[in-house]
Amino acid sequence: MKSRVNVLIIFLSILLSGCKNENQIPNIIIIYTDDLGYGDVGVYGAKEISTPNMDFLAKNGVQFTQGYASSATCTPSRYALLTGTYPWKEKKARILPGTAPLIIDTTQMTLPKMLKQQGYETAVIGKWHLGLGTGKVDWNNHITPGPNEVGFDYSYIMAATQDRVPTVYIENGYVDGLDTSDPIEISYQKNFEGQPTGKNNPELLSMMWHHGHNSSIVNGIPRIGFMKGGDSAKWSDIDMADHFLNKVKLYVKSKKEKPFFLYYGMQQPHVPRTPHPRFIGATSLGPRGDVIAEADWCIGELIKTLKEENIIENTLIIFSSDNGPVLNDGYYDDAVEKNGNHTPAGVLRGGKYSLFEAGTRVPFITYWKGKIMPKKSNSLVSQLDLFSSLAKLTGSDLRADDSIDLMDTFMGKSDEGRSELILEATTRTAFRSGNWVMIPPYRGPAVLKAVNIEIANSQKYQLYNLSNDISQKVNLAESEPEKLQEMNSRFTEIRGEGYNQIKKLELK
Ligand code: NG6
Ligand code: CA
Repeated sequence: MKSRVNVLIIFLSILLSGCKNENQIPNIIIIYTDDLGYGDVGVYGAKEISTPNMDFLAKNGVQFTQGYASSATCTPSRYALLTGTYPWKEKKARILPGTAPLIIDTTQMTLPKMLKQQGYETAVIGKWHLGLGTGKVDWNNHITPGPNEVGFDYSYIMAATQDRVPTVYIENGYVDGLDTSDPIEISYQKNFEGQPTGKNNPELLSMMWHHGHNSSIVNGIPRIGFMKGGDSAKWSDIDMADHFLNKVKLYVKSKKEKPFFLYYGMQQPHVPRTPHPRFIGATSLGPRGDVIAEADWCIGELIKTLKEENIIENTLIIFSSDNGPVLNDGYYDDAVEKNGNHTPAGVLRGGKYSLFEAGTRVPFITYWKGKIMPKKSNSLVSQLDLFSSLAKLTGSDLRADDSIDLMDTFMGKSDEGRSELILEATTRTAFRSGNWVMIPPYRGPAVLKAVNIEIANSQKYQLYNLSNDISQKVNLAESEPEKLQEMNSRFTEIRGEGYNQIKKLELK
């Protein structure tokens, strides 16, 4: 009898623990690459670069073919990801210098704050680029407000980009490894006396600048902005991937009690592209291809760690990119010369900075072992939607204004997608409705010369039907006046009058 009771108790407890797991909120990891294009990943068609780990996530998760970043540049996309708000609603959400103040209000609701309310521990490791402090930052003291004040319990970041000063890591508001007797000074206006620059001292460079990027030199690489001091804290570019990955591993390994949310902002394949020597030659494409291979390896290491820690089945991984691809973004690094047949944007038109599809349509994958059934999804989803979707997943009632709960779609259980989306590129906006995209007229060059990318400026309205013209080759604005009119009025309704500088143009 006694043994029967025991068996029953064991059975019941197994059942209960099973139920508990069922309802348990998962760890959430957002892996966010920097400038990775729609065509840079194997499952999205890349042939010259092999990305086995990104492909693994896609093949065993949901691979979105119509997943969008909220902007064609970094800061606005990251702002939208963390707030669930369209970046064109926040004027400060533009490419920021390393000295810019924090652009997220500390009273504003954010993704990590919402998840904290749901019992998560939260961390950001990697690229930040959302500003720090409130004005003039003293890099030698506590740098605040920053990620820790907008919802992250732990932060280990680079302030802006790999090509901008300060070229140091910042841990919870303090520069890592700083020797206070060699204080850091930063300026985006003028050089510090006696300091070499890319412009004046080409003999000191290991990487040549093409446009911009000719101020202070760190590790032989000329940067945007001027920096003096802080030598002991300066990062090693070739070790950056390993460095962030080690922080990620440590973080994941140290978390057991509470579920965690980790925002892993990888620096690749943004310039300067500095693969660790063991990845040099990993592809035939030079540094740009090699750092993508390196990023892919890092993702593999992260997956391995989750397996070793026995938490792979309780971790939702979301993989994406902050904007589309660019080859020459300011340095001579063979990205153009060695590109060969590779198409970083796949079949899409444009690239980083562009209002055409390649600016914002990016690799977008959700993976959760045992919970997400593999699927390729054509549903229209945006990174904006992660806020409300993850709120739904974790039982929060909060929703962000511009963010739609598409959790079932992210889980592969539904085909529901957005019916419309505002696209953004360098403060210009366009409108997607169903399979149609309308790009209003904008002044300025059609091609951004320095980077050789079509950014979609035109004196005329542009209208494309993506269902049979994914590469946006045929402008239907003239032949489909009703559609254009319909889209333009809806766009103006959402966006408000006066959104662009060319208001008076006729609709033809
Ligand atoms: C541009 C930089 C580019 C890159 C970009 C930001 C020049 C000439 N170009 O201003 O190299 O840093 O800003 O990229 O300085 S992003 O992915 O962070 O948005
Ligand atoms: Ca970027």
